[in-house]
Amino acid sequence: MNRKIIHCDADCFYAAIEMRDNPALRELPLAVGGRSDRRGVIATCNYLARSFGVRSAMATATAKRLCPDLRVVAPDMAKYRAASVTMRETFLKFTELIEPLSLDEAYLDVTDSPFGGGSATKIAQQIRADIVESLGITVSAGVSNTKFMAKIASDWNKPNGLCVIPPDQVDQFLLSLPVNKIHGVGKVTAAKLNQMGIHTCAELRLRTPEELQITFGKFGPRLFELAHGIDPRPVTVSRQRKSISTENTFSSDLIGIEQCLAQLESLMTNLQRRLDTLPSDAKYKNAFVKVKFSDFSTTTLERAGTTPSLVVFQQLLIDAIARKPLPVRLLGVGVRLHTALSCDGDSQLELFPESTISGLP
Ligand code: TTP
Repeated sequence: MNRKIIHCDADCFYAAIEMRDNPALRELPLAVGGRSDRRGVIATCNYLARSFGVRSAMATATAKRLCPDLRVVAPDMAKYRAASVTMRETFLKFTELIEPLSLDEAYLDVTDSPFGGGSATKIAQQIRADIVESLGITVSAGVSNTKFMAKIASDWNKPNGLCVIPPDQVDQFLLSLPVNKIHGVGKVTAAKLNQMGIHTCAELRLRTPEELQITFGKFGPRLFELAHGIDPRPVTVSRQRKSISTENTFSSDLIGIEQCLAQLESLMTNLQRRLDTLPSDAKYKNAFVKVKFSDFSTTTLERAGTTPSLVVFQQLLIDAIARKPLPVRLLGVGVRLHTALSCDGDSQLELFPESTISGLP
C-alpha cells in the first residue's frame, strides 16, 4: 500500500492561540490551565515554560514552583474550537480524507490529492504556511506512508517543523528509534521493554510477536508490527461514537479505596478534555467506571441518566471496588453518549487506549 499520509499537530495549541491574541504573552513563560489556589491543572504551556519543566497535566501549583514567573491563563474552549474549524477548512482545500484526533491534530491521506504535483511534502508545506496566515499559529507536520510514521515525524522537528520520512527510509529510520517514541508506549511499557534489553526498534525486531504477547498482551504483536513500520490503519473520516472514556494502568497496583479515589481527579481531567472536543450539543446518557483487578478480571459499573461529576464517579468506584477484595491495576471513567455521534473521535487513542500507557493487557 503506497499511501501518502500527513499528520498535522499545532504547536502548544491553546497557548499559541493565547499568544496570538495577546502578543505580550509571547515573551513570558505561559500556561493555559486552572488556578493553583483551586487545585487546577495545566492544559498546556508554551515552549519557554517547557524549558522550566512545566508540562501538560501537571498541577498548576507544581508548575508555579518550577517556574515562579509562570503566567497562567484560563482556557477559552470556544476560541480553540473556532481555531480548530479554521484548521479543518485548510485541510479540506487539499483532501477530504481527514481524520481529526483532537482539536488541533489530524491525519490527512493525500495519496490521490491533485495538489502539490503529487508531492505530499509540498502539500504539508502549503498547509503549514496557510495556517500561519489564516490563524497566526504554527503547525508541525510529518509526512510518511503510514499513520504511525507520520505521527512520529510530526513530533520530530517540533515546534514549527516539517519532517518527511519517505518509504525507502522508513526501515533505516526505525532501526535507531527508541521504543518510547512508539505511540502507546508509556513509562511503564518502556521500562519493561528496557528490562528485557529492548531499547530501540531494532532490538524489538529481534523478538517474536508471541514472545511479546506474553508480556504485553494484544499490544505485543502490535509492537512487533510497528517496529517493522507496518501499520495498515487507513485514515478514517468519521466514526460513530457511543462513549468517551479514559483509563490508566498504574505502575504499581492500588491498594484500598482511598488510593483508588485519589486517582479520580486526574482521570476526570482527562475525560473532560475529551468531552471538550465533542459538539456542544452532545448529550450524555450514563456515567461509568471500569476497574481491572490484580487478577486481570475487569468489572464495569454504570449509572443511568447522570451527568459526569466527581460524586457520581466516587460512588460508582466505591461500589465497583467492593466487588473484589483485590488490588487494582487499572481504573477508567467514561460516559455513554445519548445518540451515537458521528464525530471526529480519537481513533488512535482507542487503538492505543490510555491503558497502554503501561502497555499491559
Ligand atoms: P497536544 O497536541 O498534546 O499538545 P500541545 O499542542 O499543547 O503541544 P505540542 O506542541 O507538544 O503538540 O494537546 C493539544 C491541546 O490539548 C493542548 O494545547 C491543550 C490540550 N491538552 C489538555 O487540555 N490536557 C493535556 O493533558 C494535554 C496533553 C493537552
